[in-house]
Amino acid sequence: MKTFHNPDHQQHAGRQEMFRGRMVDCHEVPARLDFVMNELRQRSLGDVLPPAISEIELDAALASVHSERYLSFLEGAWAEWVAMDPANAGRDALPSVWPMPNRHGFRTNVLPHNFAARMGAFAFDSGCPLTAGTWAAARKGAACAMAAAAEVASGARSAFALTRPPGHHAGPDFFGGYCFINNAAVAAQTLRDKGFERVAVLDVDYHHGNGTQTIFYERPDVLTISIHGDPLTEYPFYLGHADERGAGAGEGYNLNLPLARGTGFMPWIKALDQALDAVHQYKASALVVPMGLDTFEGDPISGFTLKSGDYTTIGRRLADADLPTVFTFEGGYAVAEVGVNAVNLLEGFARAA
Ligand code: SP5
Ligand code: ZN
Repeated sequence: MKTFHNPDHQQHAGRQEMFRGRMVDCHEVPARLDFVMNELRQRSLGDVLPPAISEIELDAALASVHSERYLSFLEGAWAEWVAMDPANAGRDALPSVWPMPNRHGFRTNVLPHNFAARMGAFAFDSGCPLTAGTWAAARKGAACAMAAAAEVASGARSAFALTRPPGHHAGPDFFGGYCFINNAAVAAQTLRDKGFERVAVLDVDYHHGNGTQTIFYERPDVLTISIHGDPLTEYPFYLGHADERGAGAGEGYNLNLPLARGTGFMPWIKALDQALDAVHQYKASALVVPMGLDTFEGDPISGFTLKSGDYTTIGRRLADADLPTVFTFEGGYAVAEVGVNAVNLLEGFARAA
């Protein structure tokens, strides 16, 4: 299996995130990716390459899953942040005011000129710092997702987009949950554009893939499925319930499988089988797996109890779907173990007959 690795990922390195009234060190750190790289190399799963995607192709793909106004916000965000106050160059940008657009009276059709205020129109949490290199890193990450999709479209059984920041919480016009550009959505859309009629996204990160769900919610050509901690108690809290089934032409094409905090491997793999049944019934022609490893028992911010060996089983089980498959790297914050867990899953998939 080829890996497309983001050479610019370390340009995104947030310092602190807001958590319950205080600033805590960021969980989503560059070292996460380094551990996966080291493990991939040691176990020689396949070539590790930078993505070869033109800027024009990349812009088109970004525009197919994110709004123009969101992309131009992201592109200019750091310069605007520093323009507010030169001292901001030494601080990460976090939002502090939100429009709550569902409430009568709050408008998002007219955006404030004040950058710190405008940030709130595009963010859904205060735990996702935007830094000097965020745009460059996120953009190159989307190129990795495209390259992985192109690899599968040209006949490979699977490919891996190894990038950070992660992507599955980023929606059409919002960021949050350490995510800015939705790499899995870029991969799914690229597969669609390259002729796969029905693409399934099966999100195995601990957290609900709210961004991906929102991007494809009204579309029947991409089935979105997520297995995650129940939003009644788990982040992102405001989406991910079982009764969210899609809308309009997309009705019936979203499946959420929330599980209680504390869930172990047996019930988790039962949910995976249910998800794979849905992929099969849908007659998907390709699969995208947003691969979070934060279901691990040692994860510092999550609540399932999977063990390292379980990831090999998950990889094998995903291979049973017998579909061309793109993996994107999402969460997983037990930094020292994230490489072993990720490569266990990929190797379980790759070595399955
Ligand atoms: C991609 C992904 O996995 N995003 C997850 C974002 C979760 N953000 C909220 C986490 C807050 C946890 N803070 C725990 C601090 C414990 N000292
Ligand atoms: Zn997660």
